[in-house]
Amino acid sequence: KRLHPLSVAPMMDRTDRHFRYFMRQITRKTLLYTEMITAQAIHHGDRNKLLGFDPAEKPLALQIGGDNPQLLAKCARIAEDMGYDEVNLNVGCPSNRVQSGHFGACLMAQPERVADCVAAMRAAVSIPVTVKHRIGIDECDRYEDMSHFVTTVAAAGCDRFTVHARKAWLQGLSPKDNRTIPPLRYDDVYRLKQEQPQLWIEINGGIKTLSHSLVHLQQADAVMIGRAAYDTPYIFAEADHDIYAADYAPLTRHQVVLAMLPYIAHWTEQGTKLHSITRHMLQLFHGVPGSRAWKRHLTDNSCRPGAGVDTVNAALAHVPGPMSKNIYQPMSLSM
Ligand code: FMN
Repeated sequence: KRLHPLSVAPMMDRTDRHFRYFMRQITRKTLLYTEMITAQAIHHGDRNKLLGFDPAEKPLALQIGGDNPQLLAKCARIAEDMGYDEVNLNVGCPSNRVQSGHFGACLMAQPERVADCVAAMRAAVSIPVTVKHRIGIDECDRYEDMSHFVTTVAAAGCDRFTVHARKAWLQGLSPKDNRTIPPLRYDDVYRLKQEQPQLWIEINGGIKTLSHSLVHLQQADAVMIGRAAYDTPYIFAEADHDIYAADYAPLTRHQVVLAMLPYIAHWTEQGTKLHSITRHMLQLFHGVPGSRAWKRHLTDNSCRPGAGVDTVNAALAHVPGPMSKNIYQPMSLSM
């Protein structure tokens, strides 16, 4: 069953609710992930602020960081109650902050611990519990090490894995370098799928286009795209048709902006800074005329007091196209 062959990766400081709502205007079907939220934060923090989302963002997966089975089970239940479609455990993040909390990529060295976490989460919810991990860490980076990790966690009932196809060096490389310096090893991910065909294997890392995604889909069940989703979001306009065989046309870039306006009006009227939303929209016109003027107008104006829908309309007027005039009509919204 090919439920979600394409997803947008969890990215801290990027895949917040505003970015996700924006992406949803471009693709209705692609699975979206939250940023990683720690189990401790969910336990102690303001849940609505941390976990709140608009139903339009669905299908939506919550990614959690943690290593305490009981706490993770509790968080999984909260996620299910709030309407998330999936809960994902982060076993891929190499940052020091995360290691000192003892979760993220360092958990790859403890497959039994991850299995306990997954078992507890699965017992608590009926939505899928999935794991995102690396192909290895430090010296523990042979194919057999990853295969052992996946087999152990799968025995606890997890049958969907997202594999970031590069290892992480936990000492000495920054998280950013850990996303570029270790080489990509797609063949290890393909081999995992071949050897464990009963598992749903999603491949991640360095995939920049839908045509590359289609190539990977010949050997993996799903593709997850991170940085390219943020830097070139409109590549997802063809996703519903090309990946999900949907028969409707995507919104044009201009229509995407117009679809965002009621949302922007709603949030800015509540006191949210325009920049919090439009910072995620800067790359919408990437590669087409007007992109630079669009970005400059938004960057220069979206932090000003009172910035809102008019600011976005003015930025859009810089982009050549059929609808560069101010045509937004306020409408009542129930959000
Ligand atoms: N991976 C996670 O599992 N959880 C995170 O919260 C997370 N935050 C990230 C933040 C940024 C800014 C970036 C660039 C990546 C982050 N990642 C995180 C890793 C991505 O999910 C993804 O695995 C990685 O970027 C490789 O995919 P890509 O080459 O398509 O970007």
